[in-house]
Amino acid sequence: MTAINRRTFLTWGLTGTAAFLSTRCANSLTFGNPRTAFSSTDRLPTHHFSQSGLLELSLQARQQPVPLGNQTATLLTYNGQVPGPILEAKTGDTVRIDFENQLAQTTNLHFHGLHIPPTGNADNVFLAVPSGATQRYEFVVPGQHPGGLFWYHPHHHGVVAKQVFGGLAGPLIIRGQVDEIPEVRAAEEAILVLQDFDLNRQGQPREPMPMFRRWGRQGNLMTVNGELMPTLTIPQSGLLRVRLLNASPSRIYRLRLDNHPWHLMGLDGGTLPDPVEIEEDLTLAPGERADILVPGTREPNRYSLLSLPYDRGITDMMGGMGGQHHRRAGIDHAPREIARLQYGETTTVVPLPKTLIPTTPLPEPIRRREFVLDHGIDHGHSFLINGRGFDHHRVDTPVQLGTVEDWRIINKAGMDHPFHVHTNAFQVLSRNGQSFPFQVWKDVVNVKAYESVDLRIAFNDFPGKTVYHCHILDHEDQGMMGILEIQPASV
Ligand SMILES: [Cu+2]
Repeated sequence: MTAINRRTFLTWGLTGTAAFLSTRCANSLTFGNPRTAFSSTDRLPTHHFSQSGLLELSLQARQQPVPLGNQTATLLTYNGQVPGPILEAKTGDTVRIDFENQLAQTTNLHFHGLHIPPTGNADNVFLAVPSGATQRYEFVVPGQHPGGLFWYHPHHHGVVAKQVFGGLAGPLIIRGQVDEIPEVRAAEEAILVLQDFDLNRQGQPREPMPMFRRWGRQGNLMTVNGELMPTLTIPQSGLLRVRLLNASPSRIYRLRLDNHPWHLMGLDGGTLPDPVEIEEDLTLAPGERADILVPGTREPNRYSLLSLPYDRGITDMMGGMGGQHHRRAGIDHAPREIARLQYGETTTVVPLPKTLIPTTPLPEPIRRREFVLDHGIDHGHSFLINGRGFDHHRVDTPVQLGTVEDWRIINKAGMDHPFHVHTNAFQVLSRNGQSFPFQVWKDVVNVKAYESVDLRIAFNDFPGKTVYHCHILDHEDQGMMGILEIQPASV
């Protein structure tokens, strides 16, 4: 197996602290009945639950100094926290957020992965909230919405990468049918928000050189819940549900839990029909999530969550640029430990669930479309879909309400482009003609260099304009986004 580079291990190994986001812990803080042992720092973010069907809170975007890893960084925060507060609602609940922009620039909010209207003051990325302004966001989580981990982040075209790389991202949990499965209910829970940063000596995010903007900004400081190498505690003989979120603007993570079994129970907002053991490693592109079950069945040692090198098509291009550029951009050539798993007290045995939730296949499509992702020039944009850069005033893809379509996403470039669709999740059918191993709802699919991916998507509700785009956020800002308009059937 992989050996950890000694220097990397020492650099990162001495600074670990033991806080992590745990929904159970936040629960226990609320109810004074801790189920999980934690240590040290009070770095748990605030956790907002819905009450009597309403999740209501004030959310401020502001720049301020925050603890990050073993230093203080001046970041863009939600309510002074990086990552932002955990929001938690149940299916059927109303979510009402009074948002205030105290940043020096325009921003807004996007609720990544939620199946809610893209219009009005719901998940409307065309809303702009100028510096100093307020905006109420409000929507109802549909009663049949999948339970899962979603997230919120800025989506104001042109500054998305800068704002997310500045720290703006927060987890949003929807409790649904999956949370009623007895073994899942009995599991301890943790959320791991993966964010990378590139800070200057004053602890401020650096603006990348043009070449790094082109590749997608990436940093050498890899944090998990704003910490360097936090420790998760798994109950001996129990079950730990770990929900991973890649909230980095460009970095693609390839993760391995070293010498310890882990089982996939869901991807993005969807749940698998049954848990599947992850044999090698787990790749997460920006915006992707993974819902994992870790059984506490091993020797009670410490186990490492490793980030393995992954080439998203930029390493070769950087060949002539020298090691310091690789280091600054956090391009690793050896595994890095980013979190640890340790064993806690023995609890009642919680087995893995035998079955979870099957996903019904979508019916046959009424039409097929192609989306070609490539680099070029169109009105100053250099990242294009079907030869065009993003234009606010143009509808690229009109579709009919109540229909199903098959989309082929073709990457003609030598860099990965993770494709994300707002409002409606999709089912991935195949990659380069090979069928996708899971029947599951997803909202991001990584289309690797020169690959093509087929997906099936339905537009059953929520008419209006929404977007699809590359989730390397610098690519989105530089034009790799299109407008989808879901049109009511003509009368
Ligand atoms: Cu891209």
